[in-house]
Amino acid sequence: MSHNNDNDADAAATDTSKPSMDLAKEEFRTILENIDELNLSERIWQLHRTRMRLRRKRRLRRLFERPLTSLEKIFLFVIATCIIPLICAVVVKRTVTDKCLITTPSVMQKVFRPPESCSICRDVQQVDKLAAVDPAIFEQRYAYSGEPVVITDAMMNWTAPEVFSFAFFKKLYHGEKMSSGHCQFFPYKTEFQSLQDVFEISDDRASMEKGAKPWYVGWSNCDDEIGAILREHYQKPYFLPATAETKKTDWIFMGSRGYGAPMHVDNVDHPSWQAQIKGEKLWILEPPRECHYVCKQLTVTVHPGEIIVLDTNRWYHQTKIVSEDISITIGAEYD
Ligand SMILES: O=C(O)CCC(=O)C(=O)O
Repeated sequence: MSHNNDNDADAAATDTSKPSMDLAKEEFRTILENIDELNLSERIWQLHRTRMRLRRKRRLRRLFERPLTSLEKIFLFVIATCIIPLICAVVVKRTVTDKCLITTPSVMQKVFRPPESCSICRDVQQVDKLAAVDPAIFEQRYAYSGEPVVITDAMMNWTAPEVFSFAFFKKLYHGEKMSSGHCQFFPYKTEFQSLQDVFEISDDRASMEKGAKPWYVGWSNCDDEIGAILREHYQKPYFLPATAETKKTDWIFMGSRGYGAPMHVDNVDHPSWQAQIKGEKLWILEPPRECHYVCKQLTVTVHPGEIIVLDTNRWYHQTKIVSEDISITIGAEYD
């Protein structure tokens, strides 16, 4: 084929009747057609790609065949002995306890906390205490506004005040259920490592006899069976909006006079209610840092039979048991 075209080109070249520019163009077109027919450009590309692939492979092989530097050895050792087992442990623990896989460290939560609108606290001079609350009014004024409130008649028909005690929880979490029955545990200032340790204290300490070491703990219940038992003794607080759901995870705080939770802000999804089943608890509420100049600190003591409603994501809060009796509370988030 190319031979014939060469002949054609030669013939055209000898045809002196055509202007030389036309001849040159024709000759160039013929050459291009020949190149096209050879599929040269496609082949060149293929060759180039294969060359690059081989080069990459060779580079990788060289990387793995060469001996590791000391730094690389240390790096691999740390990954194999610390980081991989740590990740596995976190995944297993979180899967078992049905929680998020990764918890943002609290320092990071604080650093990246978006600034609050001071409307949650600007005009709040005190924590209101209300009774016989219409859920519609509660929804309008308090449920999602961030303004803290205490409802004083909130536990009518609940059996929790008669039933909940140190002994009740000890029995509830006894044995098998103990390990899976709670998912978060706050020992606060105590020496306890787990909820199990709490229920092993002496009767004297549990009932806070004179001279016994004080204690205060909090935990969330993630065991469905235990949750169902707890719910036999309380109902969704009557003042919450009909559309609001109270979350499945109950939070229980229990302990003795003088102890409580230190000042902190939470990183949870929703506002919460907390029912004071026994004892008395003082709450100290600080507005978000960015509102310190426009809002004031609030304090309120919650008595047995009262429920405090608080957005613990927005208000910094600290608690202290002020009763001689044991303090027992149960609560949950609501949406
Ligand atoms: O009830 C308490 O003592 C502490 C409660 C608390 O810190 C919370 O609910 O975030």
